[in-house]
Amino acid sequence: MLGKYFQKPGKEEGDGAANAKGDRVPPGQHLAKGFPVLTYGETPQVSTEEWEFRVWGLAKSATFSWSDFMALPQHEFTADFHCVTRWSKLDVKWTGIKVTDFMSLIELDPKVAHVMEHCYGGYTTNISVEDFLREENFFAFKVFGEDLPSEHGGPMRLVVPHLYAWKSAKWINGLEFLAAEELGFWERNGYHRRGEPWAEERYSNAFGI
Ligand SMILES: Nc1nc2c(c(=O)[nH]1)N[C@H]1C(S)=C(S)[C@@H](COP(=O)(O)O)O[C@H]1N2
Ligand SMILES: [Mo]
Repeated sequence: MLGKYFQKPGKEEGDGAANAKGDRVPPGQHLAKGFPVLTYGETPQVSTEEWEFRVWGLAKSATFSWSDFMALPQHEFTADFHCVTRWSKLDVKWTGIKVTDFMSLIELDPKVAHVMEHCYGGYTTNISVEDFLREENFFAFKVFGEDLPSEHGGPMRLVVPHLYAWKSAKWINGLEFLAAEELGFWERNGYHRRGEPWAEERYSNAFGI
């Protein structure tokens, strides 16, 4: 059942297109047409009124509303997006809130080394604190100037540009702070723990690929 997520899709634009911006396209990736949607399972429908965001684990537990997030500084971000199924989309224009700005509100236990991202719908993905607390990571609520559509993770998703896009949790609704690494949904199902696209960290060795 998970098989289709591991397949290499056909090339949509040839190598020529990839070469033109070759220095931006990680090895083994090709440029996608449009902005594909990659979701495992159902698409949650969550209004901003009901949207709630929790932090727990090795941090002071807290709950945030949509308006709590909207009170934080908002920025425009342009970032390339790399899916492990081998498509990339360059120059995605997002509007969002820096992870570092949000995290300035959180009291962390000094033992925290890992973070589990939680989502409406039950998806999870793990990330180290170093990879999470980077200036270029953000919570996005608009893409190309429009409210983030639900299929792309609206009303709010995480965007972590330097890792494969499965770390960019759609419909994010919580962060669990951990001392030791735990694996999220795809990581338990054979994806790499970290997922750095320039090093092609696609699958875990345990998966046998
Ligand atoms: N909650 C949730 N987040 C998710 C996923 C998912 O299935 N559920 N898929 C991931 C994967 S594999 C990719 S490539 C990107 C795709 O984002 P997009 O559908 O906006 O292109 O979302 C990531 N975040
Ligand atoms: Mo993906």
